[in-house]
Amino acid sequence: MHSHDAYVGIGSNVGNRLSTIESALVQLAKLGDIVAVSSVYRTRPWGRTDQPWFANAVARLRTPRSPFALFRGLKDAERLLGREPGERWGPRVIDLDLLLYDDLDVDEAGLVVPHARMHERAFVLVPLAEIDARFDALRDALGAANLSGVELLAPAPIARAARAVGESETAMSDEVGTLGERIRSLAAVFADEEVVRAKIERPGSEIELRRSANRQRSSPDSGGRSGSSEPGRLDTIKADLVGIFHLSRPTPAQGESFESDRELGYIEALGIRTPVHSMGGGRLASIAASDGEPVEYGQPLFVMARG
Ligand code: PH2
Ligand code: MG
Ligand code: MG
Repeated sequence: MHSHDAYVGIGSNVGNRLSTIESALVQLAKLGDIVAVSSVYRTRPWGRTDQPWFANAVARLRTPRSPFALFRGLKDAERLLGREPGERWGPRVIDLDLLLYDDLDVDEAGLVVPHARMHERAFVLVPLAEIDARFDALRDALGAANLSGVELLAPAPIARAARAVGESETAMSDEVGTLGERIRSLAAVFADEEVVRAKIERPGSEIELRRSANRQRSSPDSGGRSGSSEPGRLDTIKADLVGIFHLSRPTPAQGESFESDRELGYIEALGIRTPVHSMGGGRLASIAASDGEPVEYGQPLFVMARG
């Protein structure tokens, strides 16, 4: 019987935060039915401020597990996703916190529910209130200063279920939302990730988007005009350190194509320039940061269209 209602806080500030959150949802789906997932938010680090911004979300689970069995399941999932022991409030690949479990109030053997200090934390209350209006008032009570450290990063994620050879795929079994919302979340996954097939399955309905395997061929109705090739897979090249971003000279231009890898820009930090490469050939679809702009870890800098 899936008779308990649990809310799980998901956080990550090391590595590819969005794809880690998607993988975390795949693990959560093994612990119960995911009945709601918030959007993903980019949040100012709380507790220790000298670390990258987090990506945070909240999922609601219907689970047959007891609180302790669920708690153990969350710890196991963290380990499986690469969590290593680290400092309190320090950087982490993944953090899965049991926020609420029915109306249980417990403080025992390392498990504290409701989660300690969740009432003060915008990175918990903003996503939580998004999926449960009972928390609207608590969120609003945080005030503008706290809320300003929380920005929308991505729509409710689709869990990445499998990556076959030569094909990446996302799937999620029971995401709530209207059809339009679900299609929008799928489309968002396509824009940001190296995904060729994304699918949402629910009882009685299935939506699947596929990127065509060979985008080099011009489509039959394009009349074979040269230069009319469709865009291929999009790769977002992100900052992997904090610093001042600059475009390299000669300045790369939006729309320009390269046959092979080239340096597009660099990030300067503490007097050291770290180049940012195109990561191979392709067309520079967009330049997402401006010359001289301070950039954060994980901030998109360029989007390359491949193929
Ligand atoms: N988690 C922490 C410490 N600080 N800050 C943000 N913004 N988001 C988190 O998930 C978070 C944090 C410890 O678990
Ligand atoms: Mg935590
Ligand atoms: Mg934790």
